[in-house]
Amino acid sequence: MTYKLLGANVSPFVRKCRAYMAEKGIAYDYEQVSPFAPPEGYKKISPLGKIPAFLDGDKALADSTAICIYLERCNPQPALYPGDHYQYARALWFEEYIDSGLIPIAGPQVFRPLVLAPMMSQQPVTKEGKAEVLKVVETAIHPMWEYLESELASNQFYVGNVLSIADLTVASGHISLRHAGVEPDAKRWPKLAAFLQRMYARPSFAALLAEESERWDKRQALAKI
Ligand SMILES: N[C@@H](CCC(=O)N[C@@H](CS)C(=O)NCC(=O)O)C(=O)O
Repeated sequence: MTYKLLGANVSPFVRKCRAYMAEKGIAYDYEQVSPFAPPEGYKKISPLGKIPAFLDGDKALADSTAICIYLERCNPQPALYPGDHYQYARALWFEEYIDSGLIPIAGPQVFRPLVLAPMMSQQPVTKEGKAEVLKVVETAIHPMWEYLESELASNQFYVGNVLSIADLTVASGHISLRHAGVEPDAKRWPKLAAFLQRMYARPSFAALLAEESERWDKRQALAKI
């Protein structure tokens, strides 16, 4: 039975699942679903109506973390959730930090005004609009970059210095900012900036970026700040 992921590639949560499955070498079918125009019966699979959702035969799941943890139990190798109890919890913490901390700001307050809104209206972002977003980036995103910079310390990866779901989540969330032309300055956050470049160069993310860039980079041009 083939796994099926339902979602849209603009979603950082969908991207996390896809990067995770690519790193694990898990094959899956992918059905494009917009949470704003879902197919009939979608709430049976995703009761909150959000993306991603997932099917393993008649077994339905929603929520990117639940999906990845299920897949990890079914496909333990290569491990992307640490075996050590504390490191496992730390990996979950980084998922939470990005999924509930960074993305709720990066999505509606950066990606939407700089990328989605100009795309829908076919109008460039106004000077005032850009200034508002810049303020959000400075006051809300920069402190998160400080934290992510310090947590990386001298390591290549966030937990146990091996690739884990924590790294995939941090990179997935940042791609939404990247589409909006918002990226950590390598002079100010050198470790985070280098980490993101390393992650984007991995075949898992390179493939996703190639797929997404075709669609989103054009819109970024409208938004560039
Ligand atoms: N905790 C969920 C969050 C999923 C989520 O918020 N997805 C967004 C798209 S990026 C969505 O479906 N939004 C539509 C809505 O909230 O109605 C996960 O990790 O999968």
